[in-house]
Amino acid sequence: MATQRKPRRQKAAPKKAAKKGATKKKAAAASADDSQLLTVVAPDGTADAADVDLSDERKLYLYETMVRAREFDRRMLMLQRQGRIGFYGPILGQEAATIGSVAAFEARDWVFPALREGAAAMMRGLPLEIAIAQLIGNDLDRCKGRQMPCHYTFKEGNYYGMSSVIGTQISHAAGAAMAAKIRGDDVVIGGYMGDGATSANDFHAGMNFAAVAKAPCVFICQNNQWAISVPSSQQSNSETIAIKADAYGMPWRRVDGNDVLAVYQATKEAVEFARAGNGPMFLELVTYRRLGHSSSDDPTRYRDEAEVKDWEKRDPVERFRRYLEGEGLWNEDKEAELQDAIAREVNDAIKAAEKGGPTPPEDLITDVYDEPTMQLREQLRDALED
Ligand SMILES: Cc1ncc(C[n+]2csc(CCOP(=O)(O)OP(=O)(O)O)c2C)c(N)n1
Ligand SMILES: [Mg+2]
Repeated sequence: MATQRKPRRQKAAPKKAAKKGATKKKAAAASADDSQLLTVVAPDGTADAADVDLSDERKLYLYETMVRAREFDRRMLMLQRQGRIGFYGPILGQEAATIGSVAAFEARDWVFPALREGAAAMMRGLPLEIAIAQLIGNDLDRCKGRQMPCHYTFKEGNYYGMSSVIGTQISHAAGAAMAAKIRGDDVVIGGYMGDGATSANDFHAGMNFAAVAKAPCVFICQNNQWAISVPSSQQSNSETIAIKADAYGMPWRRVDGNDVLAVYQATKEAVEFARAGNGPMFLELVTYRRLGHSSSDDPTRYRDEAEVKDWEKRDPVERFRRYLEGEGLWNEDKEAELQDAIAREVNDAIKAAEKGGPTPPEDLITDVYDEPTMQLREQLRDALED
């Protein structure tokens, strides 16, 4: 049965002092008891039917979306290595956490993403080719190449542009939820963050304001155990990330972030809780960042590869596939068909995105000023002459 007990209120186990010169680090905090995580599907793919309240159609949607996100990630990293895009932040290993949680919100709810929720923009309707144009930074991009890659925006899908400043998404989400409450809008805000963000100033500001205002917000922390090269064991002395919510009088849950059905269920319940006027809830989705922080770093320089291998065995996509196969909803033929269809979809999107050209330089001025000043007109003339 899917159960979760509150962890014991115990003092965190003392941490061993890091040896000088020891460069490879391990992530897990010594005192976190992960046997307490909310889990629906066991690693072998079995689940108690009584714990699963989801249509077959919805289960297949979750699976296909996870597979698409994984393939998109793989291809974008390849484009980056080929010099066709500048930068990419992969989510390999975190597909269940991103997709399971975002899928549990209603379309009218807002997603305030952090670093690993880019797939949510596409789930909410951002065409793949426009997402790729954003990574290229060409004139097909909605921001005309003025934002760093992976910072998608999709207002029509209630997907807020990600703020790069770690933790600031939390106070943005809290503010949006407070505004929704004041206006009487029937929306819940999903406020995302990483484990590292829970050490940032905005974590306190956002959590406190949202809780005091009883704002309709679900805060979701993807605890992927790393903040670039800082492991969660060195990030915080709290027993878990989730218990930080206690300080704000906010209920919380710790969830197996590699179990898409557990993530979906926990988020759905938290969204209902917030929508009913009970205020915010905090979810810690325990998962793992299997690749580098981004295409710009080499994680083998700072972490123990054995840990990565260990998490490969807990792969969220494979676990859910085993579950679907066990339920008679999936098989090898369907898998091959899906992989082909997604490969075609991504190929077509890359081709379409690469048809874009450079952004007209005059847009830098005309997009900001209705009547550009004399100096700006002069600067533009000079720039166009060069
Ligand atoms: C205020 C601030 N400090 C530092 C950085 C540099 N930085 C970018 S991502 C990151 C780590 C974020 O870790 P976490 O919150 O765990 O998210 P993850 O990347 O693991 O998803 C840091 C320190 C930043 N963007 N903003
Ligand atoms: Mg992290």
